[in-house]
Amino acid sequence: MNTKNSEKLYKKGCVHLVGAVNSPVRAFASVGGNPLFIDKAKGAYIKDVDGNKYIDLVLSYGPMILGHRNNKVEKSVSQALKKGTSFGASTNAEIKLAKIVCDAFPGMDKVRFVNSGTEAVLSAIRLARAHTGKDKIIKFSGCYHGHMDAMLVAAGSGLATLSLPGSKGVPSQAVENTLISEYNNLESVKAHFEKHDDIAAVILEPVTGNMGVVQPSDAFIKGLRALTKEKNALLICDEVMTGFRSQFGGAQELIGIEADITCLGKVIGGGFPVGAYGASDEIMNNVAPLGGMYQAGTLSGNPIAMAAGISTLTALKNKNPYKQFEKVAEQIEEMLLSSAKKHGVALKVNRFGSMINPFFTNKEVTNFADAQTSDTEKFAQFFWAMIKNGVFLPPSQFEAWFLSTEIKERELEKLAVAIEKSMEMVSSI
Ligand code: HOZ
Repeated sequence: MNTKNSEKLYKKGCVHLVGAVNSPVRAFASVGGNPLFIDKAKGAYIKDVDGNKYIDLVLSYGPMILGHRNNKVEKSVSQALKKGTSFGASTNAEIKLAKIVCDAFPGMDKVRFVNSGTEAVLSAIRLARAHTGKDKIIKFSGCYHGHMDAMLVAAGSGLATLSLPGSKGVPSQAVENTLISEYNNLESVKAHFEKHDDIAAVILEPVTGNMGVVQPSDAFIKGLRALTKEKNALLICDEVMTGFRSQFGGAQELIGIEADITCLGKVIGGGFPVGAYGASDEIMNNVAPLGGMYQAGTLSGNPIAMAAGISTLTALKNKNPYKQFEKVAEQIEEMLLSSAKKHGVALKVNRFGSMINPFFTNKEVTNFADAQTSDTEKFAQFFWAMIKNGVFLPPSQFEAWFLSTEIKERELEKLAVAIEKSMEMVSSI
């Protein structure tokens, strides 16, 4: 496989960019080798600067649910571009996207658009504190909620990929109000509530993607909802990955709970930088200019990003691809498991809607500790074998694979071949 141009760009990129990347997981640090540089993408496929073409299961870590350069999204973006790219004033597009988002989540009356998932979460946490007058936040190990100081403890995603317990540069005061519980372990949450009476909120990925895909048990998630209500703490669902991806109404719709505050991102921007947090009128009226909780952004509600979001969500509403995603994910699970069995590779596969990933372990994966039993060296071998066989995966055991509506019969056939060859390679090591 020729990667000469990527290698050249990597060397060049290292001069003025940190590790030649703008987000650490892109550096391929946990799978070895140098990152691939991308030239372009269309539909289900992405092409690197050496002309190698891959089925894309990274999809920009989730946003590109309709595949790359969807015609309708392209058209609405180019129409918006002709009107101007940023105004620092309100537009009708923001109102339209806000209505689509609020209609999808029962109990969400208002939404505030920001520029990333990180911003959505940091604002949601400030809002929970403003609304309850309390300070502490419970988060779960292995859940990742962006790179704000208070959430960079026991986090999944890039930190897990690089085996970092937290981040340097985060003052201890910034995390002293962050309490850690274990995912799928309600008792570990109850223990905090027994000890502290100033817990403002519990935040979680209702289905995780940042320690790989892990689903909550019914007892855990329903228990968490009841417990937070009983203790007058807010439940924040970080649906940056799952919102409009698992189901139009997010993971909450599928698992049957309603958060007090929902954080969104990725899909709602249709490939542009958009995040959002939303809640009932009662909670959102704390936010300036209606209330005293301050949060602002020059490019928030950017008209181009709003146009991409509106056309992406409208297409999803019309297509309703969620049952089809389920079928495709089931087929991929079957490919992985049967191939692993054939080659004697220990493997568990977790999936939820259009998110799926294998763990190279014998253990059922229900929390971060289970996820960490996965053999990351095997994952690295598998990753490179898949690349050589034309499939672009997240370069980390702890990131979910994402599906787009462009994965059709032809792509499934190619995936079956790539998985079989890659698993055979892993077994021979
Ligand atoms: N939340 C994204 C996936 N875990 C981040 C992607 C990245 O780290 O670049």
